[in-house]
Amino acid sequence: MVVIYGVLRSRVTRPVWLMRELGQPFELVPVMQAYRLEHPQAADAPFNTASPDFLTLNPAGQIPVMVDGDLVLTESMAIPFYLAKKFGGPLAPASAEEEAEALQWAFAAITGIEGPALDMLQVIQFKRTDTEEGQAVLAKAQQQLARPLSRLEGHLAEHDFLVGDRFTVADILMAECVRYVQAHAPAMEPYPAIRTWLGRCQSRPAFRDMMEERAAEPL
Ligand SMILES: N[C@@H](CCC(=O)N[C@@H](CS)C(=O)NCC(=O)O)C(=O)O
Repeated sequence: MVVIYGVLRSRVTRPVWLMRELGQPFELVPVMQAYRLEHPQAADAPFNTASPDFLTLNPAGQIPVMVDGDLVLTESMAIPFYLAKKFGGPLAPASAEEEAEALQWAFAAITGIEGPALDMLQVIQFKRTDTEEGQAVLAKAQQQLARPLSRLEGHLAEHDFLVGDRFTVADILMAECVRYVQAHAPAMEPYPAIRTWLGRCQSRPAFRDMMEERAAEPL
């Protein structure tokens, strides 16, 4: 059985959302980010990204990690592609062209959107919006996001989904990067088609159930 290591308050949502969509059984082994623990090396610390046993799985000390038989895979964008291909169905690219388009959107998400979107999320999460520095980070991130989000908006103004006129792994990977931007509503304002598409993705039962489980995890 596929085993995914990590907690849902992380990029682990990407493979977990996909597995829930596929209806495939899998095991989720909780691994907390070391930086969230005061004493990650303490004997009574929960299993975390600095635990020696975890570092043998991923020497980079990051979640998610997926294990399927002899295959140990890292990277939250690569794992869902593997799982979609392995378990098949309409979530997976159906041709070389669809695969290329799905990769195109995944790379656009991770190189153009994830970074500034996370900067934005952190300002909101750590309640720095009232500070001059927080406002500067928000403004810079919004500016960096303008080009990739406008490109996405243009596509979604004419299509319901990213690839093949159906919900696929590409929508999961992009939606999970754009979700960070939602924390700052003004940044989503110029993009009505993205907001509609995100609502479509996030109303899916697999996403909603996962987010309920995530909310029950310790902060
Ligand atoms: N490029 C990696 C980044 C993974 C990553 O940064 N994971 C974070 C959680 S979302 C983590 O494990 N941080 C733990 C740490 O840095 O100690 C991916 O997409 O999987």
